[in-house]
Amino acid sequence: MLIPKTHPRAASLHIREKLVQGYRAGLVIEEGLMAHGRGEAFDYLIGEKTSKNALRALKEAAKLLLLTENPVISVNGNVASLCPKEIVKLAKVVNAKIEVNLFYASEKRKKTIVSFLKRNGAKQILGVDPRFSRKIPRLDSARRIVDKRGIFSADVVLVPLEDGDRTIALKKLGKKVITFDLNPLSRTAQVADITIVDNVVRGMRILIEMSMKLKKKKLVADKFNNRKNLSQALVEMNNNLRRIAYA
Ligand code: PTJ
Repeated sequence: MLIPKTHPRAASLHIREKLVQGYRAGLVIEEGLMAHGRGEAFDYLIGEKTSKNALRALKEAAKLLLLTENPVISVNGNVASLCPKEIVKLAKVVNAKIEVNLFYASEKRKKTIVSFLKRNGAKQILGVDPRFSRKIPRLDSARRIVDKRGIFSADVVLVPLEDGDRTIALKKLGKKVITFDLNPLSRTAQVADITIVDNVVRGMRILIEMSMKLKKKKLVADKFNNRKNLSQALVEMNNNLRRIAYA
């Protein structure tokens, strides 16, 4: 579909188009399109731009990824389809592993995602070799199957667009969890250690830039209060709504 450059919401429509292409290519499932629609609604509320609270979370996420020994980026269909090059680049900058992990799991879709990421520059992708499969205890969804060399042994896991059950299970396993979630009210957003309330498409690029800059510095992790930062996200949404309501 041709989206006119002058369309006021061209950026959002381009992102939507990417996801539809991902669906047609077998990377994304129908439910992924719905999840994206929910994200779009929240993106509207934050004004479709990266907010101050998101920048604070992004900086903290970059530091944590750089400071930890064994970071892993968990990739689902939506994320693979929306930012394949950024996943590969971020993994390189922060020295993280990449693991495919699906909620609506199928071997066929996993393989499609792996070859798509490889075409976008990824070398090794975990989560597809059954010899290394391990189960996350007390988790019933397909997301419980993880790679021994990846998420199972990670100290920090970046889980963009994640479901709440696994976030809780990962926390119980002692992992630090970073997420991208446009919905600050979601269970994942609420229980993660660092929640980046931003569109993963915008936020990933900033996370890469910040990680590249911070990599050259001596880092110390600050005390980051995710709850307080999430409150700020809600306040900023509320302010946006008030501004529009009373304009
Ligand atoms: O590929 P699979 O099988 O692993 O499935 C992936 C989805 C995303 C379908 C699955 O993980 C799922 O159902 O996720 P949820 O529980 O709907 O959660 C997705 C969250 O991501 C929601 O809170 C959305 O608001 C948010 N979201 C959607 N699109 C974006 C987003 N957050 C950031 N950037 C987006 N582009």
